[in-house]
Amino acid sequence: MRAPGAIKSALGAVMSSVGPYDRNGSTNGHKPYRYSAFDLLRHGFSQADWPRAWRRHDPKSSYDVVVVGGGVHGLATAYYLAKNHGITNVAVLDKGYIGSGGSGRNTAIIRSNYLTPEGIRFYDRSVKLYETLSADLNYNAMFAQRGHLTLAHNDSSLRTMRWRAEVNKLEGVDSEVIGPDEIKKLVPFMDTSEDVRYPILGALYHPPGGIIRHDAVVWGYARGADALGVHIHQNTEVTGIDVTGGKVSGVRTKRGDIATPVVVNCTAGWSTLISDMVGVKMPVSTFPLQAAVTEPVRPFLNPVIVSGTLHVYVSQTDRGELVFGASVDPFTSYSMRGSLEFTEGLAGHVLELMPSLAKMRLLRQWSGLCDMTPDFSPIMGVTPVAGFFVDVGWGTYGFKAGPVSGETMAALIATGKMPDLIAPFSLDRFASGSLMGEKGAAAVGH
Ligand code: PYC
Repeated sequence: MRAPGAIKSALGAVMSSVGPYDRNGSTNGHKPYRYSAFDLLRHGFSQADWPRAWRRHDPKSSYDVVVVGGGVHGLATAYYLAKNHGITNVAVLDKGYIGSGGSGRNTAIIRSNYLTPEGIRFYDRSVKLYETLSADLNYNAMFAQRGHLTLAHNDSSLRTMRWRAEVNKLEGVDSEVIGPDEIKKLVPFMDTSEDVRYPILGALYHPPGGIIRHDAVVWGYARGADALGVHIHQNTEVTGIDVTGGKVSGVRTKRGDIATPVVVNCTAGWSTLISDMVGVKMPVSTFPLQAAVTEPVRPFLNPVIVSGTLHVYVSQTDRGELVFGASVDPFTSYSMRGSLEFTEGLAGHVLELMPSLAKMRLLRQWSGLCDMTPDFSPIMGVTPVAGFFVDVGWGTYGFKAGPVSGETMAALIATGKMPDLIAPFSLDRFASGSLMGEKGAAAVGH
């Protein structure tokens, strides 16, 4: 459809005043691109292409900071370096496309109902950042705080839920244990009867939890970082990291060498391989985690449901699909393929909880790589190699921590001071024995 001439030229005038980038992605300056509701209308009426959300560049010969990994952690780190600390000579490198790893493969669950006070404080800050993220980035990430229920099917699970609820409350996080009648009100389709194989005795209810559109989080951070001057280099695999006199001095990539005093390892799946490049060993083993999605149906499931005993979690997207996940596969691997064994197990477990889903059709399944640490907490901060920072070991809980990880890693790199929120997750805890056991609050039992 074409707009009549007068309207079209008025729209054109507005248009020329907005975007800093031309259709090839080159920049006229670093003015942040601010979309308005009017942009949609304007683009609908005009024949112009949408401007690129981030630019393409040739890698420069040097940067102040090089972030390896273009997922939510890497992009958020770059964004907060630029936004909070004015450090803009930053490159984010990804060997594929941004969000092609865990950030685009997770099940988009956000929550802070962890077990340890340190974990709860950390993830609570992430929930707070997620709450304002759409406004901060001017990019609709569709955070839906629909509540999060972790079901208990036996006495020991119920005890853990009570424990988590109490620690959550002490940390000011909204969580409580509720019984089957209240669960039924929140999820009428759930089979809460007593004469089933896995009766539901109660649940940890966490109202601030919910889901978000994970690709929008990646793209929003990428656009925000780019607008502040960060260079995002996709298809730029790191092949080596140079260390001179115990300090990072550069990165080798398939697109050339880059001099830099700071490298931040924000990868998942490849975190051990990148750290090996500077001789730093990570206590991490990599496992695939599978997930699946159904055809869309009318909205019927509001909260996120997790069952540790049945090794399954499910949520319904705003588009109506049901998204399912499980625990990690029981063997280490770098495979990102789905398996029939997973689908069969998943279907059986889901039907224990919601028999009425029997006729739904699965559309796709996939898997992502989870870097598990011995205590189910991440590894963040400095390493024995000066200038080599890590934000890794994210197991099955990395996506929800993206904003707070970016914020705190940026603060550490910019100021040289360890933020209190991440001090408990340092690499040296494995030498000192100060582990941060979060297994009881990981998504499902592992
Ligand atoms: O920790 O909430 C979680 C989670 C969901 C899916 C994988 N991990």
